[in-house]
Amino acid sequence: MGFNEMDVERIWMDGEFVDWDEAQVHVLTHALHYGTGVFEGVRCYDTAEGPAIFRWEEHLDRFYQSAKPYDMEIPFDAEELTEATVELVRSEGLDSCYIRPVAFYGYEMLGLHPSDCPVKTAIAAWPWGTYLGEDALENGVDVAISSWRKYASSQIPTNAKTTGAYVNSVLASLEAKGNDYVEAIVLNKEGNVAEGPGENLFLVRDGEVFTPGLAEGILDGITRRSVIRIARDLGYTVHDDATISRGELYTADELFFTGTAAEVTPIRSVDDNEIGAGTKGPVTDDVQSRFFEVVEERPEEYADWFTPV
Ligand code: PPE
Repeated sequence: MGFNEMDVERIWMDGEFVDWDEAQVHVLTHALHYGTGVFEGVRCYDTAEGPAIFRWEEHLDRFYQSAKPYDMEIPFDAEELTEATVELVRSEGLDSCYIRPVAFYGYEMLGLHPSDCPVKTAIAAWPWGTYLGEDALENGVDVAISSWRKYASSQIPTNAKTTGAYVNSVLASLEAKGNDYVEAIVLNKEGNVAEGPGENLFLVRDGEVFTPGLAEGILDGITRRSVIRIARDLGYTVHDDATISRGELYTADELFFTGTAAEVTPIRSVDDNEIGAGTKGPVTDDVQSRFFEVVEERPEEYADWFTPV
């Protein structure tokens, strides 16, 4: 489904709501040439008590943090961006949707140093269903190890969600899909498991849960944090600082991806090797069910994860 079929009328841009088709930039925008933008991906869920944005504060926090290494001052504070987002989701009549805040160096002068460029800020929202295909959540996805490595944090900060850095993810995704896999797994510079192009990765072995630590060059995913908490609350031992070798993927009992777009998606094979029984494993099922229960029902113990619209 393309944007033009999605029936959303406006985008918030630099302090005002503009028509979807008018939300445009100049071709000499700094970020278009050098990738100097930062962004977020957030979901709003249609919960039992009405639409609510999932972990909005954490996403906003990461948004501002991402801007820091680029000396980018986002010219709106948290309250202004929250108000704009809530107003956007509400006025467009969206119940569950995906929200994409982006800030970037705009149009003034080219040349690497962005000093004279204005910082532009926009927030768009649209309905976005299952990220990795219709039956991915139920039956899992077939993935392949990418021949592209994840960039190291000494090259580009991996804890910042920088637009330009996503060419790494795009290459991995093109390769995987070109070879008829649904998604890639990207190894880091050392050859250990980092993450998916747009997802964090979890492994289950002997009933315990493992996920690569932040030093492995991953994005500090907010769904990752949520799933760590949920799994622990369910009673699982979670190792959130793991180093996972490529070989361990093939022999894992279960593997799954987490991400705002991907939610909790089982992985059923890696490089054509079946993982576990080649279906959604029991721990994945348990964590995934609880995740969807939490975002649908907003239970008391997770109340602070939601910003009502
Ligand atoms: N790693 C990467 C590289 C990544 O892009 C994402 C999110 C994650 C991990 C998971 O982070 P979090 O969403 O905070 O749990 N990827 C976003 C972009 C997807 C896209 O195709 O665009 C997302 O899921 O919104």
